[in-house]
Amino acid sequence: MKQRNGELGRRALASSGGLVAGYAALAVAELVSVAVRPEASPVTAVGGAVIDRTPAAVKDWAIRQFGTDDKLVLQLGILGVLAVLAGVLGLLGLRYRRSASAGVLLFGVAGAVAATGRPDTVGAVDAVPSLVGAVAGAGVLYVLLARLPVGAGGGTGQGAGRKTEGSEPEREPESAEPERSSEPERSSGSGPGRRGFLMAAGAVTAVSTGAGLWGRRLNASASVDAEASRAAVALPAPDSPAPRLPRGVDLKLPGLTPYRTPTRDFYRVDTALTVPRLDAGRWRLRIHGKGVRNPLTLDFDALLRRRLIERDATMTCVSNEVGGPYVGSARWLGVPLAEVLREAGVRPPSQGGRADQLVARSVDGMTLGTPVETVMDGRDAMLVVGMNGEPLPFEHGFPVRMLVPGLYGYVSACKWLQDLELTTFAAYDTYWVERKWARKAPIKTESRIDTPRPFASLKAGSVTVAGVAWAQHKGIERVEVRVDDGGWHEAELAAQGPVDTWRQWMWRWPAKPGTHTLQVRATDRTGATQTSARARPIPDGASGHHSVVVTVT
Ligand SMILES: Nc1nc2c(c(=O)[nH]1)N[C@H]1C(S)=C(S)[C@@H](COP(=O)(O)O)O[C@H]1N2
Ligand SMILES: [Mo]
Repeated sequence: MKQRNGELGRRALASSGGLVAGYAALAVAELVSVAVRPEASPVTAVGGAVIDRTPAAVKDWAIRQFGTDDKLVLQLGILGVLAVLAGVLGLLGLRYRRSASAGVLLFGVAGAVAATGRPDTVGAVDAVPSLVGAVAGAGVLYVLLARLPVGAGGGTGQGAGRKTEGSEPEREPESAEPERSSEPERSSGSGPGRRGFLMAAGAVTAVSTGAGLWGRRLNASASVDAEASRAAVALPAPDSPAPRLPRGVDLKLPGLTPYRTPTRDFYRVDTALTVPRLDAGRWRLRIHGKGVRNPLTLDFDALLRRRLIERDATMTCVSNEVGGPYVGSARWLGVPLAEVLREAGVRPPSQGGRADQLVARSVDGMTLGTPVETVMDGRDAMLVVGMNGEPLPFEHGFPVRMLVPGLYGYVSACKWLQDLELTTFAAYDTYWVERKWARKAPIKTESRIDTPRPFASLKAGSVTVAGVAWAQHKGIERVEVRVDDGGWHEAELAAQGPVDTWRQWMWRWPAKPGTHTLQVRATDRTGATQTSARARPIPDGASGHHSVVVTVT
């Protein structure tokens, strides 16, 4: 029984040795990533690689399940898997010390492959943090395993019995022999062997924590420059201010989405595990490619010196389910993109231009493709520098992002923009297009019920049903509501603000007791009524009527 316990204790120690080794590897990698770049640290790199390879449907599901926490969940998941594997390696090390240590190196190789395979990789140096971390982890595991107290060598327990039958090809005599001859107390896992192991493991953990925290600090201080540069931005007044909003664009009803989304409530959708924090002073935008007679490189000050416009516009994510939250409206400040393109000598295809696709590239390797024709058709496509009166928040693309009213974000709204290339749709597929999303994706006319909430219990009588409807760059003409597949009732519309923004609506429902389904549909100013045909977000946006079930008593 004692020997049984001893064997269990050894296993627990060995697997904790694996954990400590894994922890040391990640900590060292974090520190080394300071010298390379934070994105090359293994968990970030592997997470990014997972995101790149996740089928759109799963990604969609993850966004739905976890919302903006999807990335935290992913990182915790990776850490969980690593912890299990590290523990298993430690156990394996009971018998095969060298192989277990070599196994740690394999993880390093996996991390290196992930880091150098990401779209934003800067090359082979991205492999360095993972590899150095793995070497450190392998060394730690090897040394710790050597300090394991010897198990019930020669004992009668089942595990121990097997062990003495000589299946320990890599067992080092130095580590095994002296301890094997030691007193039986050690095999119970409480003797000096155990203490020595725990002390070594504790020391490694302490040093790793120090290294990891130091690395974090240094990585964080790089972002201090970025914060300082953002704090120093003084946005000029727009040359063309936002048109005055008509009275009554916001009905200000309880439960109804406000006309302008406060920045802190604005949805965020991107693939960035660490939000890029750029220094505006070092930012450059290159404009080049097919049919660009005059390639340009602009810095941030050059951008601010240009003609600035301020516009209200509603952005929507193609991943938004019917009734979903990934839609928001803000007041954007920026440079008209068509003017910049014209200065670069670009002509739209309708005027003989050779490029029909404008590919925007971000610093994190994301690519988004927008029709050149749309960017230059007179709408307020912008290189955005300000959001709701402030420099862009880092999460929303500081220092510069793109915005093209009327198109879903993934084909227009590149954050952390650094490069604009004129090309063709035939020649180049962007990130999401490679993942089966549509090449072209104008926003579908949609409407949403904000209040009452699903499954609300209401009192019979007059109930205010209200929500928003959007058909960016077209405008909303009509919104209708119906109850339980009855006839459509015309809702009252808030004033239509600029045509690139959504429009609020409300309807007073004489509610009778029972369980009821409310449905909404919108008609845009081209006369098109939103389809009742249900479609998932992939490939070009969800469709169908939003409905809400409520109980009236
Ligand atoms: N660099 C980069 N830009 C990006 C994305 C991204 O993943 N990376 N996502 C796009 C998508 S799908 C949408 S809907 C919008 C969302 O912008 P927001 O996060 O500011 O709301 O950003 C777009 N720009
Ligand atoms: Mo999106």
